[in-house]
Amino acid sequence: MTANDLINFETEIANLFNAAQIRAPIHLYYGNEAQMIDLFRDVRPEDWVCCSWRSHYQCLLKGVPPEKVREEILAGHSISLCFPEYRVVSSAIVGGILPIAVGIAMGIKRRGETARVHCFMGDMTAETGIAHECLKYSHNHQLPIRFIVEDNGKSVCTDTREAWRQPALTCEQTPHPMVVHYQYQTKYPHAGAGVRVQF
Ligand SMILES: Cc1ncc(C[n+]2csc(CCOP(=O)(O)OP(=O)(O)O)c2C)c(N)n1
Ligand SMILES: [Mg+2]
Repeated sequence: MTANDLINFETEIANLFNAAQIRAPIHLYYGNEAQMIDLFRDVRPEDWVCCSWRSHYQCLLKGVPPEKVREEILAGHSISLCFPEYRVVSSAIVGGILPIAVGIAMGIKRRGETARVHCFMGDMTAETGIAHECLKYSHNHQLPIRFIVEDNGKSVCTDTREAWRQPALTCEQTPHPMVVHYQYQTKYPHAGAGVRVQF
């Protein structure tokens, strides 16, 4: 999967959505292709990838065939894509995937397996209480997990730093060895593809 493959996939989904071929919410990525490709250099087939409502890139980079991802999106499941056979799972509840990821990592450790968990979350999710608890638990139990904070500066339309009245996210102020943070600027709205409005 190249950066162009990823961008072209999202463009196709955006066009399908705007043409009313997808009658359920979609959340598109853009502008983070290089970072994602780089992050996935550390993701092995036996590893688990845990995502939120925005997960097309993770599914494609984990090796789910694009036709399968497209089929699930067309069926209305973009918001919570799960392909357990490829070890990718998602939750559309803010913070919902974090304890699931911690549980998977705990299971891996208890069984003495070598797999790791890569848990993606947005910048606002990273500021929630559950994120703090999950990081503390993972750190203290030395679980095979890393958390990736994908910082687009926004929680839907709200500026995350302004909302919390702090110039830097907690993960910027207090870097942690289990947390990776990257920033990106998307061209898409939080949900949808910018033309057709869905109620
Ligand atoms: C418990 C809960 N509350 C509210 C929502 C609605 N919601 C969906 S995404 C989102 C913003 C999350 O922002 P961030 O974590 O930065 O993720 P981004 O979409 O920017 O990647 C909100 C409030 C939700 N899905 N779940
Ligand atoms: Mg955000």
